[in-house]
Amino acid sequence: MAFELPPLPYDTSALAGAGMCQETLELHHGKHHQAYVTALNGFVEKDPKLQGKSLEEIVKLSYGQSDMAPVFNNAGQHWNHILFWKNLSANGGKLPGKLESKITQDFGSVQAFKDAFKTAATTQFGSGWAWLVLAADGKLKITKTPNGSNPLATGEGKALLGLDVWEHSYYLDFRNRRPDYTQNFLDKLANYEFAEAELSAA
Ligand code: MN3
Repeated sequence: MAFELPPLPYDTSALAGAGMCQETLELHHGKHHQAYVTALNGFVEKDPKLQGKSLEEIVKLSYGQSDMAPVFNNAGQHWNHILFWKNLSANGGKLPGKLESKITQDFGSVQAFKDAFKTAATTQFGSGWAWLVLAADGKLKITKTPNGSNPLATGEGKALLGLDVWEHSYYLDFRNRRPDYTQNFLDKLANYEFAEAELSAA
């Protein structure tokens, strides 16, 4: 069965007031994410060893295999964007109590968490992602990955929040100002309720 582009959990105009305009979401979801899904389906169609595998299985089996780099790039980006849409909210930026306590415990303060996340997002050279993960030792950590890679592939932990720092995710709204895009995500767009639910389910 072919992979499909999941519908956005909100209207394309829903996040405009929180710093992500309708055109960004239309292009990012309808064109960029769709292109990863289409490319991935093309690879699966041609390769029997990918057929019948889940997205997670394809991400893991193609990671680090140079002959499967195009498969990994598209599978990784499909997985990353599925999470990314759930990480955004028109009413974002509000830290629920349980997650706030855990962040304070593991980073020292909410400000220290935001500073670390912003550093990861802004120092990822070129395209990639910044992540809040629950690591195997039970602690929250900030990581970053290049291009389509992610914590599922690297084994760095369970991703609670992922921020797309490819230019296509912020150029219409913030031009070249990735630090402002990241700060806006942390303060206004991040769906911390979703992250807390994922933390509780872990
Ligand atoms: Mn993207």
